[in-house]
Amino acid sequence: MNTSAHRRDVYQRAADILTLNDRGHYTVPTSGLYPFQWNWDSCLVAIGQQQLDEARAWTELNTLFEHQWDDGMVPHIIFHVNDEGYFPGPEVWSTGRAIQTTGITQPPVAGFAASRLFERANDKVLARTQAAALLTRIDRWHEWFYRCRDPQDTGLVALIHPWESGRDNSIDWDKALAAVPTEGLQPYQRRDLQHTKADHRPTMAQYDGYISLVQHFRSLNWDNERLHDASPFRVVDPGFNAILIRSCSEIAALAEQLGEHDIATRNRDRAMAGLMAMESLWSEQHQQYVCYDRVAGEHVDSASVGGLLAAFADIPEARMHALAKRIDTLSSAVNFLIPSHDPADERYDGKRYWRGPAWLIINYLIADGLERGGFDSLVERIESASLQLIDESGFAEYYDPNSGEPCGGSTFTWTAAMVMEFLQQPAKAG
Ligand code: 2M8
Repeated sequence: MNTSAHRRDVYQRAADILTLNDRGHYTVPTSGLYPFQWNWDSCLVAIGQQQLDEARAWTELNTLFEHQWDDGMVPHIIFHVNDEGYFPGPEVWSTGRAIQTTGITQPPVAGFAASRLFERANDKVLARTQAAALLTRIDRWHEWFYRCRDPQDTGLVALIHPWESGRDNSIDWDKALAAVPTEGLQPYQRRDLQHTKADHRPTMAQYDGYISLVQHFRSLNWDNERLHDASPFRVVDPGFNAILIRSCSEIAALAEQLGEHDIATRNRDRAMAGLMAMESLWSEQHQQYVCYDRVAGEHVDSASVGGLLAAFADIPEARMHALAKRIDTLSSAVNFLIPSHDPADERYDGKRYWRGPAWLIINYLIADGLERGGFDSLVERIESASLQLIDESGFAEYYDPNSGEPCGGSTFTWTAAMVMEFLQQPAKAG
């Protein structure tokens, strides 16, 4: 097959995965392992979906925001159907909603996604109506973040559960999660290991911590006015904050275009305060951003991809150069960019989920930031590593950055959506 025929074929296989996992008004990450709607999966998938069907892409975001809580939070999972194959299901969360959701959130890529859909829309009339309605809801979510997760007004929000980061078992959380009390943990049965290999997934001790936190928040009736201060886990993640900051900037620009000046001002202010505060997460030692543990009152000694994800926001030029240099250095340590943790760290594990493997969504978000900073050749290397992983190992959830081995779930929706973005059919594929 010649190059352009090959690219068309890969693109088509990616598009087929989006169709396969489409449940009509939302998309599952993959059937079996993740049978519901996940927050940031949906937003990133909508960007790929737009290439196939614009109206369907807006629906993906709308479905998510239909489940926004009254206080403004947008939950991390929406349990649209019953499925015994996932743990913890709705009965464990017990958030008391008609269509059940979890009681925590996930990385707020919605602002970025909505604005990307708007910019690229062919149907401008549809886009204006959809974006105008979503804008108010996204602004409420952003407001919720700073009110409930930054009560001291530092400019940065904290996560109260590792699942909120989306990088569930990252080395970033090891110390903070180990300090979460697990007495009184009710017995439970994991389901993830029925679908995938145990050495690709979090440990039992980590699950004990995850479930203990859920039980604790449930005992507080999921009252977001109390959860931050009452949580034994409060960590500020540079990657998560960069996503929120970028979404605030995107929403501000979108609001200006739609004549919503108050929303624009509020979100611009949030982004500015966030960018200034990000400086407090810079590590001279690691030459990248690191997490800050609010409970322990200390920075987390862990050079993870969370710190590199900061490139997604408009960080200072010198910081952007340093992050680009870090990624370049990492490229000598692995065969496929970008490892989710520095392989030089003894805690690195190339197959275990967020402790080393490469993820295409992370590659996409970092490449997007680097592209804005003008790092074209590095962007090209990240994109080509991503596509090579697909050629060698299919549309996996994540990949060992050295062997390229596919890990976790297969026929994975957001991996496929990112491939469609990298290829951008038909323009790039020719
Ligand atoms: C993974 O997380 C879920 C919990 O939310 C799980 O392991 O059960 C993470 O990779 C997360 O970032 C992702 O959104 C989710 C679905 O793809 O799976």
